[in-house]
Amino acid sequence: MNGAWQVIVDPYGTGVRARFYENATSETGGPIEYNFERSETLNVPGDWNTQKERLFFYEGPVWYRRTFSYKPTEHTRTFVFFGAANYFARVYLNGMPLGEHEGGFTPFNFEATNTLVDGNNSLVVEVNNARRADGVPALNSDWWNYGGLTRDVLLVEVPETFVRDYTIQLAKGSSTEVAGWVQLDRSSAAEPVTIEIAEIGLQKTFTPNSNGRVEFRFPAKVNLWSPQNPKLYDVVISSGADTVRDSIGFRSIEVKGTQILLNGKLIFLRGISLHEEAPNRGGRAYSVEDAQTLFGWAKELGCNFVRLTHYPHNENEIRLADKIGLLVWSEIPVYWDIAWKNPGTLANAESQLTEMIARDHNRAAVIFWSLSNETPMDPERTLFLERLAEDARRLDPTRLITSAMNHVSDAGPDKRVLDDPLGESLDVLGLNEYLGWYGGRPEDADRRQWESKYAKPLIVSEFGAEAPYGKHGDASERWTEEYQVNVYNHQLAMIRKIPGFAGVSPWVLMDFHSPRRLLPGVQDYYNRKGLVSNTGQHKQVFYVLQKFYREMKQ
Ligand code: GCB
Repeated sequence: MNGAWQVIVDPYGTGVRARFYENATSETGGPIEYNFERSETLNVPGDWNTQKERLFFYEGPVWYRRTFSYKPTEHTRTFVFFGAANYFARVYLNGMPLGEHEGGFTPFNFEATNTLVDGNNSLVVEVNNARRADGVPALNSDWWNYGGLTRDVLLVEVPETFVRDYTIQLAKGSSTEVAGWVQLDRSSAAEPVTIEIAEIGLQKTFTPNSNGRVEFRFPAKVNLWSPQNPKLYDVVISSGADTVRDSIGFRSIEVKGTQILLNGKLIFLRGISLHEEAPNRGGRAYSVEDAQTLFGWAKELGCNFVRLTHYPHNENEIRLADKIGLLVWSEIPVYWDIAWKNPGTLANAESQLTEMIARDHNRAAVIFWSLSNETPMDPERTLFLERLAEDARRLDPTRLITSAMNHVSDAGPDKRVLDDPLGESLDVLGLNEYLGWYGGRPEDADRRQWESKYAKPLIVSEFGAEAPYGKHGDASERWTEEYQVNVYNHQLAMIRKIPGFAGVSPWVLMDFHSPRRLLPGVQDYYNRKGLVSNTGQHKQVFYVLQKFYREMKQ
């Protein structure tokens, strides 16, 4: 269903009352004041802000329509799948509501089997990116609120009984056994489930229980996945008429004291943070090519790790990370201050977390689920995030839980302690600090010492400074490439001395659009902390980090 969709921009939200989803025309009656046939089009996938100049700042509802012909096949079920719709979506098929979804960065789908007709069908989606005080994120963020059907939209046909979900990975604590489960969605008595990994001559058959579920654990001799050896196996899962193929890597990830162990061996995370912003053309990234460009720069830097901020990125990125060997930090948009006391906000954050984990729980690249970024100290917030930590562990007991925190206390003039009760619930601590940019001078880092209240691995998940590409000056002059280099030189010397230092993901790979960055001639609605500009020019600082990563290579 990708391609051109007809759209109606509806700033006052009249579409619900006027029943745009019915697709009426003036010929079918009444004073109809809309007409999809004669409307403009937007491309899907894609945000609307960068497709039409007049929609750059638009926040509100847009109605999308796509007509298509369909021929039902016997004994199949059909779903309409959305890779993502930012932020809130209501979906109608042939005038009937299929469902609604909140949260701008995770996939969802609705069954359409009984609503589809033989012949011409009309799918209408209202997408609304208005910010909400009770939303996740809430009203404030340092990234562009791109609206629209930003990822693929697909019509998916499956047999009546199909493989709904599965996990297959190394059993926890073992490198010689594989464990997991398969869940069937069934309309009749379930047939046996077969798992096949031809490359290692493995084929196993299991009988599902009365809920259509299979749980398994068996010996398997696999070549372990790592950034140096991103080995993926073709895995085939079948049951009855359904066959699912996936490419899966096997690796373990765990924490021992302040160390992170990948496949039982200490690993230092040479990372970079990035937004899901498209290089060159701007707007939301969604394609394989976008991912290749962004991760190409990460590889050029010498990274083995990417922090995908501040929301789940598209699946093309995660699959590419699996293929080329980049470890991934994946995050939900619990960002800055949100409505901690509101049960609906918690339910929404939980559903975004659940959808993120459900999509990517078979990707070896993903090692961290991040719950939040720079949230304020407040007991209600800590309870909220503790709840998310429990959810994440229940949904996926194999990966590590983290969060980017920025609450520090003073322990003397030059000593700071990462001091946040949330640290108790995490496996790995993320520290965001901007010494030399939002406070102090770059040189202050030479005396600064850090400690953490918790004896856990610590990742410096952000630091940075802004400079547009090509703006030069003295190392003490803010907004110049030289100043940015100066911040990195002092920061890198400082952070490598932090006890428990397990990795770093500076802010940020590429300049990105932000509605809060207004300095004319310098920012022009861009956060300029990128190592590369939005068109890929490498700033001097890129080579500073590259050199550091050569030194840190194990
Ligand atoms: C932060 C935020 C990030 C911002 C960055 C900045 O601490 O986590 O979203 O963009 O600082 O540039 O200020």
